Amino acid sequence: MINTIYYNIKQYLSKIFTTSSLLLQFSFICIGILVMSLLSCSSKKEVEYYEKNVKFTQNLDIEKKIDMASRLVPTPQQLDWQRMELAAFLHFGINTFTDREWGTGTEDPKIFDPKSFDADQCVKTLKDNGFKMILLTAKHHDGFCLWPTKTTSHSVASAQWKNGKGDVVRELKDACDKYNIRFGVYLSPWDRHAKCYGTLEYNSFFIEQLTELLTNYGEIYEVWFDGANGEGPNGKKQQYDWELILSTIRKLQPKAVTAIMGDDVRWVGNESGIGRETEWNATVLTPACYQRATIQNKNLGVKDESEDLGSRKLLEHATELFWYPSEVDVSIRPGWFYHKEEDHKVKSLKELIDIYFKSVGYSSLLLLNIPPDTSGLINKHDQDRLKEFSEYIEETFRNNKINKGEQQLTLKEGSYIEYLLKDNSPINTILIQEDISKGQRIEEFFVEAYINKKWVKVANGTTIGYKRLLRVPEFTSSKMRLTVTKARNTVNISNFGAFYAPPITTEANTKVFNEIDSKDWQIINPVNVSKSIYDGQSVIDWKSIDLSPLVISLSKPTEISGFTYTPVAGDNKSGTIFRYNFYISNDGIEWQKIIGEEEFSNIENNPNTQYVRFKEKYKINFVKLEIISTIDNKEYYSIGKFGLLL
Ligand code: FUL
Repeated sequence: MINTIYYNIKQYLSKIFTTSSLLLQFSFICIGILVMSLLSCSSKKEVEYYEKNVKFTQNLDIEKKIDMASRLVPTPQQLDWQRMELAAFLHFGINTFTDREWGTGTEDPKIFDPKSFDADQCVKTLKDNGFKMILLTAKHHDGFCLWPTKTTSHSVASAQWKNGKGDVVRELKDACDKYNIRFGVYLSPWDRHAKCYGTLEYNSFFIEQLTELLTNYGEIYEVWFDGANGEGPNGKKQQYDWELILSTIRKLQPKAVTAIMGDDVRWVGNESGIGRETEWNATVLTPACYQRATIQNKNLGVKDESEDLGSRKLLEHATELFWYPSEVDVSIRPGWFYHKEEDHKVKSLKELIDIYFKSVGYSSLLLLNIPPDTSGLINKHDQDRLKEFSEYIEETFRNNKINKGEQQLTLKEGSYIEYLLKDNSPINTILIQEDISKGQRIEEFFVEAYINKKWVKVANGTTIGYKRLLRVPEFTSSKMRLTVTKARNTVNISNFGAFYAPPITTEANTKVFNEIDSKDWQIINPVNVSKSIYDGQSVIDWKSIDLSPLVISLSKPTEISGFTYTPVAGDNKSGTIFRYNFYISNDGIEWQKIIGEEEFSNIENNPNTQYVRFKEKYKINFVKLEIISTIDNKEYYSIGKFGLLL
């Protein structure tokens, strides 16, 4: 190309000067060299990007770091993953049949019997409602495998279902292929069944399970490893071999993204469906699967849950950055697995839409859990809600009122882009997207609308990233503009939109936590218990002074079928009860233990109301909750709400 240009210039000049003296020849060559060097200089100026990871040399100044951070980009897989926006989690397994959240690993595999399991129904329902991927819990912490693995008999091969001839992974994968939707697997490293858990042998056992899943089922799009690392049957914890695990995935499914304990996708840090308003996909958080993670994250004082993972302040001390986008995993129900009890506690449309705005709208992927029920279908309650949800999203975002909102535009810090609107209809939702294939750059922005012949600020914010959705008070206008007030480099806008989201009339589900009038019962131990924990008052934050049990006396013999426990509201969950015993009594002297050594599984990550149903109803005068341990092993416990169920 450069040669062609030089040749053309020479041709052109020789047309002007017909004499070809030596001097002239010489000057042509000089001009040619000049043009060539100018061209090669400008090609050197081409932007250099760093894919997935960038390391800083020592003593690099902050401006240089910021510039490099702005040129950190996702891998093609990470970019494709982010563009899905919506994926479905399927928690399905032995817990579906025991009504638990964490199985013990001692379950009889025979009980797995989803008589009407219909992979087509599950996949089609999700596909029809806008989900782009299905992620199945191929093995949860109980160790029960949903495919006929050679590694253990604790699998569908020993189940009642299809006389042990079934394979949930195969059926779901086939249905995903049929409906053209991606498929991923959750494989719990923590295994409460495997005898070898806690020994070196377990690492090979785990690799074998992973290998089966990654070789026998065609393309696997995402591999999800939970961070939970509890004790196995022998009371020991496992040292996982992450290097081997990740290299196995790279070898067998090089296109798969690895999530949570993987290094492509980061856990958002909670299970309630809330992303960060300021969300940096280019983060200082070192993925936990790397050996250097512990020390680096400790030095920077960051963890999955940290509010700030990418500010300039953090970059000052960071030694490297990762493109590590966040995935918001949350269940459509209070629990991850199906529980009949929760059929009427499916999140309301309002709750789901809030989650959507705080996940997809905060530049994250929403991984919404919809657990198949005991018959093996997406339950009618969830189906109905999903339909409402997808119709609402479709209706809201169908019509972008901005004229040519989808064009690619660049913008410098301190400048703005003006957009014309197609009509004068009301707006209450704004959408902004950066072209993240060129990095994430906006740090602060505001949006104005031309209202009554004046520019009025209607929204402002910090980061944009892949997508930012903003809910604003309703207005009408003929033009709007986006101003970037702070940026890490020239900004690349790929989309700007203005929409109208219809009001949602249904309210959030009110959760019943107590079915016996609080006038009819009284807490007699500890003596200082706040009444608000059982009469539904909103001031909820009671903490005991020691581990002495919670004892309740009823004013008359009452038939009860269970109890509820809700951790305290707010961020400080210290003292949340984890393991407990539960007793009943007629006189408060002689006690019968009806639940022994039980746990509120996963309460630390998912601090929802726990509903505990007894195997039978008991007519009693007293109940007692004995605390064995709390999530943080404290000598006190805390209660947000406590209730009795009829
Ligand atoms: C957690 C697990 O312990 C839960 O049971 C659930 O699978 C959730 C998605 O991850 O950490």
